[in-house]
Amino acid sequence: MQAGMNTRLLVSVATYNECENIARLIEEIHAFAPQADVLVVDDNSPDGTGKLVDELSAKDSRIRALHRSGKLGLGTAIVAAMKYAMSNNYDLLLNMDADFSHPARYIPALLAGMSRQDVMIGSRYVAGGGTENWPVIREKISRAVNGLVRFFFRMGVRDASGAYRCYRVSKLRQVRFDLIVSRGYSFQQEMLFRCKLAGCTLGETPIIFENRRAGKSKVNGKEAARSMATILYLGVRSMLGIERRASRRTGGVS
Ligand SMILES: Nc1nc2c(ncn2[C@@H]2O[C@H](COP(=O)(O)OP(=O)(O)OP(=O)(O)O)[C@@H](O)[C@H]2O)c(=O)[nH]1
Ligand SMILES: [Mg+2]
Repeated sequence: MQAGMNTRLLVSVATYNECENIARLIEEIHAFAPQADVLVVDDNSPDGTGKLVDELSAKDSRIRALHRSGKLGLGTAIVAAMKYAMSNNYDLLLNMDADFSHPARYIPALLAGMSRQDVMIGSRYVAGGGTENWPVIREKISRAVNGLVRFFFRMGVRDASGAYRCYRVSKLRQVRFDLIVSRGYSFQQEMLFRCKLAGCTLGETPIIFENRRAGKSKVNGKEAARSMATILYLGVRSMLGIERRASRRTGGVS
């Protein structure tokens, strides 16, 4: 399905302390996708991001806030947005970070790709993509992780670790959310893998990823190590066919 006039599009943005970014980001999203509803999943940000979104929401019916009681992690925030998209019958869910690392100008290319694919990835590592002002060490680690993911999971994509993606909501209904084990960064790779197991086709469109413009970085070394361990665990299970068999057993959206 192409993202035409009648396509119900939800753009989701998870936030934790993004009050310097969120209002301007929503404006940019609507500049490129005026028809989109925007769902902000906020984890009771101490800087008042959630309250600010409530104020914006009161003035614009396209803006919605999902408030959670405390910091529960980006992965579960994206799952909450996916469940919201499924229960509210959206056609497409497009997810992006709040800190302008995922420029809204790529939304049309992501949506255009949905005429051919079930999941479109905003990709740093295909021709035309890249990173700007990102510390060299972070790009090296990201490229190495993606090399490992290509080896283990054979999904045929170059960038499996970014969150800038568009999903076909009808296909998300086939995904085994109940089997997800990731709590941190490895959620992105695992989600893509579970989409693939659910029969989704995956595509990539180039993006230039920009380092966050404002607000504090929340990168956490301990979480990065734990995510690496999760990727290795799932990677071995994938190569042995264990995950494919598990995903065929009865179960479903939890
Ligand atoms: N709801 C929610 N959002 C989160 C949480 N952690 C991060 N986010 C949001 O998820 C997005 C990505 O997080 P970032 O902090 O930008 O992570 P990053 O890009 O790896 O690292 P930096 O940009 O250097 O901080 C941002 O929009 C954050 O506000 C969380 O626990 N809950
Ligand atoms: Mg960021």
